[in-house]
Amino acid sequence: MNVVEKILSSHLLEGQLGQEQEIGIKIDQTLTQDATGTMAYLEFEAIGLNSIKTEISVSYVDHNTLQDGYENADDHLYLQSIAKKYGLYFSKAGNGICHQVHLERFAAPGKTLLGSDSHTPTAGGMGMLAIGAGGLDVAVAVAGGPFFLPAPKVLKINLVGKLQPFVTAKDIILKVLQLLSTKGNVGYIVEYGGEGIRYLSVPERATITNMGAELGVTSSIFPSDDVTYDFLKAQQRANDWVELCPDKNATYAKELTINLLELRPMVACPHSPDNVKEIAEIEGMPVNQVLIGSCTNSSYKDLYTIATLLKGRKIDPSVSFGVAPGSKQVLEMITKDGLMLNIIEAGGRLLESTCGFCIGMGQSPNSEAVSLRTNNRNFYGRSGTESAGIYLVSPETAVACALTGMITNPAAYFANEKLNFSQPKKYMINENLLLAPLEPRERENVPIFKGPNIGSPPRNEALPKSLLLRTGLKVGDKITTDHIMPAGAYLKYRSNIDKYSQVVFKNVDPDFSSRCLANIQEGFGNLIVGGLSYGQGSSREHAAICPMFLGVKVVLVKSIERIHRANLINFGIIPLIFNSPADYEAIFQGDEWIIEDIREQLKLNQKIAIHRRTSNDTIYAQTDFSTRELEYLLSGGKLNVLK
Ligand code: MIC
Ligand code: SF4
Repeated sequence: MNVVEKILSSHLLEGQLGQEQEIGIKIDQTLTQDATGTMAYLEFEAIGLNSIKTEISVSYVDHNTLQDGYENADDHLYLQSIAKKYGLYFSKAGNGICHQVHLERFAAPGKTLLGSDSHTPTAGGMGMLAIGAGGLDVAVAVAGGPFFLPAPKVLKINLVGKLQPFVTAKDIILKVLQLLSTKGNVGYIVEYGGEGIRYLSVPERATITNMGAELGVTSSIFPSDDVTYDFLKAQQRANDWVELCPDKNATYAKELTINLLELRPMVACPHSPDNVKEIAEIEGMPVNQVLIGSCTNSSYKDLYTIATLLKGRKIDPSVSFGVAPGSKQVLEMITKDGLMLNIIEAGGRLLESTCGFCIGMGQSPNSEAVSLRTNNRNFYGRSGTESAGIYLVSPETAVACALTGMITNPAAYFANEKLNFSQPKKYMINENLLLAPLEPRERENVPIFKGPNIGSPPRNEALPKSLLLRTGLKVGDKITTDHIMPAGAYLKYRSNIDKYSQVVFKNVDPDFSSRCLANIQEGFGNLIVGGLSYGQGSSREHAAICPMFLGVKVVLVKSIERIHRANLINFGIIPLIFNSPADYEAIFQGDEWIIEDIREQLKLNQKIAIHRRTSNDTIYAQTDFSTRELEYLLSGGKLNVLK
């Protein structure tokens, strides 16, 4: 067996591996963050248990930390009270970004983790099978229920050779994105192997598995070896280590080899993480902003590296330069080492240990800016400045560019520099912002705090016999969940669906929300038409809940991404795939449709006939729903079934 098969087979609750069918697996750990967590725990409460049923569940606060008004602070108090009441760990704002902290304190080889954040696979750097999902799926896992997924195919990426100086883990994953792109990888798990992996520390492996989310794969994972042991030991968690390597005769659905020696520093150009070039191709372009941080590149090694390179140097006056250490642990360590001083003396701005700029929470760049960042997503509008171009690079490249004020190859710029980083023997452990669960008897009288911003999770109605629809919007390929449901300044409405729904597709068509409501008034449900790879990116189930609130009943696309598809089904919106993609061309906003006997058509699991009233023709859509998914759709969503 390969590593993925080993973990799946030891966690299998339903279905069979190796078949093209759905499987259900046991989840050992869960994580949530505050932007998806409030909804997830409202859903957990709706299930009605008095305790979590996992080995470890952690509720992190790291996304909505700009308290502009009472909403976020209220949400955080709600989350803290939930953790106290039901037995979760609670990681307070300032303790760090969920994925970095989870890697440091909880991730364990051989275990499974489900997180309401698409970058949950970061923990795959530790040999853990870690998967991102919508909040409702995580709520069910917290309650001890299985997580369902199509039995994955495993793609092996062999890393051979050794990286050249100033070529990094980030450049490896950017190369993988260049090779595989962000589309067409649904249903795969990437397993890394080859002799090159022994030169990569756990945080470097985690940079690679983190950004695997951008490939659209279910997860990415490294074996658990001596490198894993050393990291766990330094985190004073040696007992969590188990060895986990593929058998000698393990097989894979596909294989790919990357020679690390041949890699050069890379960059993902606007507006997609797969728009990858070698840095040399855009060298010399002026740069306005450089930001280091996010769950991709904010480990102690990353910060040690940039701070060492900054010693005695000055940031170019034309650049705004900010650094957000990934966790309190990282921040404490660079403070103790004195490395922080290098950053500040060079002209760096110290940012909070949170997601911050990565999700457009502050640091929006100037108009038309060239902004270099070490995070994982550069989707249109995500930074908060629509006219800006976001370029994704390694911390080493980011520093070279911040020093020169233009795109610069770090390998050439730092050619005479030697970095002698080795893993610390002991990481600093200070858990005063990580609150441990209470004993069961202490939990009984804990009240749940709910501020006025927090509503109940809305529900859909059971699917009617027929659907009368109007095309509310037609969009193109690679529509991300950031297009559907903008985050940044609107994150504070994550618990207030009424309000948040007003900005659905805001950056694509500001009238979308009001048009949908008008269609409802006229007796129509709404249909969204899309191209390839619809719903890329985040796990935010709001990209399903808010459209549901606006009467969206069907999403008809050329292809769809895994987490978003699951979220739509969980909330009773039917994701349909064009039988003939050419039909896409002849659809226009405002077209009116009727799907007769939709319930019966779905049960037959054959092609769905969608009749267009406006031009009196019929197009067909494919379905591939499991029995479980069908039940959710017919009932108007998973919450109705759970109830
Ligand atoms: C993101 O990076 O897009 C987020 C914000 O972390 C999301 C979750 C969310 O929208 O709250 C994700 O990756 O799932
Ligand atoms: Fe936070 Fe950005 Fe990572 Fe999402 S990708 S978890 S917003 S740091």
